Amino acid sequence: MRPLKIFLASLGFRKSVLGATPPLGIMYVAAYIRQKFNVEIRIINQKLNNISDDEIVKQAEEFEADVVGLSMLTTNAYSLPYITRNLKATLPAALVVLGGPHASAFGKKSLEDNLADVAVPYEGELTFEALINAYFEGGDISEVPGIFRRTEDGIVANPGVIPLVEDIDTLPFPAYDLIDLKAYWKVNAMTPIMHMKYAPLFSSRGCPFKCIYCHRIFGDRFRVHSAQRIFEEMKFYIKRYGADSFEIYDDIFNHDRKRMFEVCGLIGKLENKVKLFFPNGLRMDELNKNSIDSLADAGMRYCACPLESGSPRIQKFMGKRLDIQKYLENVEYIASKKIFTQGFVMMGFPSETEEDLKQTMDVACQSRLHVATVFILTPFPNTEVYDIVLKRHPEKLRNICYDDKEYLNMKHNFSDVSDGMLFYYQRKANRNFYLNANRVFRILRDFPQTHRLPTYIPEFFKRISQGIY
Ligand code: B12
Ligand code: SF4
Repeated sequence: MRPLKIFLASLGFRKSVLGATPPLGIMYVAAYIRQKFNVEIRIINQKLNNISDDEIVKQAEEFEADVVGLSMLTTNAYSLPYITRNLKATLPAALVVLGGPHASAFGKKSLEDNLADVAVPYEGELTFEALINAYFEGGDISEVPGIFRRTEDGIVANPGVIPLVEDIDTLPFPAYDLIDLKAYWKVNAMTPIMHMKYAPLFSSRGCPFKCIYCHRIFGDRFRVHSAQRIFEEMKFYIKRYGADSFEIYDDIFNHDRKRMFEVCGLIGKLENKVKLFFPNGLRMDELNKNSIDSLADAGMRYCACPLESGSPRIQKFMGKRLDIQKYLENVEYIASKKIFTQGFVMMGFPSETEEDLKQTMDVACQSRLHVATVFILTPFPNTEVYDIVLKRHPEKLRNICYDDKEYLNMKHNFSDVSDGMLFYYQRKANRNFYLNANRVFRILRDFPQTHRLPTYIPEFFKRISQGIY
């Protein structure tokens, strides 16, 4: 019998300094599904070569897909109406499924402006399996828990919750054979570094913290790949592709400190040294000097250090509850090892006052961070902060356009200060932060690709003029 043909595409264009990273979500789903069914799978990442929407549809048609799975961030969902309309025209019998962060954030609404058949929110492996079973193996799609689907009577939410994989070590390695890993080495990774021989890792799922701006795609329970599994995965990429670097995208890689020490210890056993990059951040107040030493010895070169707010009151309000003193101490210690540190800062929370903004600016500027990005809060549906804003300023949410945006360029204001003041502090924080001779010296000394720094000059001017134009 002909295998079932599954076409998986990650959508969105690469426009700014942001890179293109291997589409781990659909690679995990593909690797899992091909263990369960007789399938042929093709994976496309639009960001890699910025191929057109028409090209995506054409490739799905040429492949004669029975199922088209589309994965996207909310910022990349704008092409869904066009792509799904054309898919339905060229492949009328194919099942079109949405998944990934956008389906998780928008849920039922993710099906509203397009012609996809089903949306799978949150973790995808088990639900995609259940969906294929139901649709192609004689089951009942209305019994697949937690999905949204289009029916003749409108969009329906199936009862039940999306099942999570209990032991994530049972999942196979992401389907690397279905992408051209080395093609990603020619563009920026998530870390703004090019020509890095890297493989991405996502070694834990779920998060026990309760930040009000986060829609935890992988649920509340922290589940990890064992240190041994991570080590095996690393060895595989080193041997098979010649990788010498790893980008770790975990939300809180260091939450399980014992595992973190084990991983670092195993890395020490590798024949050749590797470099580690944490562009999605480590939880700074869960580190100490020992753990930082261990990460540094294992090869950490770049580390994002999420601060979000320097105001203890806003820390409490946003549910992150970061210990700011520990944050500053640990950033200082990491930076003293010449490991490049990038701060993430957020301004514009509901109830945020001038005093809070000032505290945030002061903490960022007094820190030893090399660089910092000051974002304006952008509420996503399915988060607590979205519901808060919906109560306080419903009119402001009506105007939000997520299309093709970066948080950095958002111009909304959900705080208690005027627009002028919010953007003034965003600008001022950038200026005070960067117009510092010592910081500039450390950037030049520690950035892993100094020769590429001039390419960031336009970005710098954009930041220090934020909100003026
Ligand atoms: C790598 C990464 C990037 C990469 C590219 C990601 C991509 N796919 O295009 C880059 C650096 C470009 C990037 C940019 C941004 N990112 Co980003 N990024 C990540 C990060 C750190 C890791 C993604 C990853 O590999 N996850 C691991 C895989 C296994 O998870 P997954 O993709 O979600 O897949 C699972 C499920 O979602 C589902 N699934 C996924 N696809 C499909 C498809 C089908 C058919 C099915 C059934 C299931 C399914 O199954 C998978 C396995 O269980 C995540 C954080 C996170 N925890 O995921 C943020 C995250 C995806 N980013 C986010 C954001 C907000 C951004 C920015 C807007 C930030 C900014 N700078 O302003 C920009 C986007 C700018 C733009 N205009 O494009 C948000 C997305 C929120 C949303 N609703 O879209 C996340 C979730 C972070 C967060 N917690 O808020 N990002
Ligand atoms: S720590 Fe990160 S993943 Fe966890 S709730 Fe907060 S933002 Fe979300």
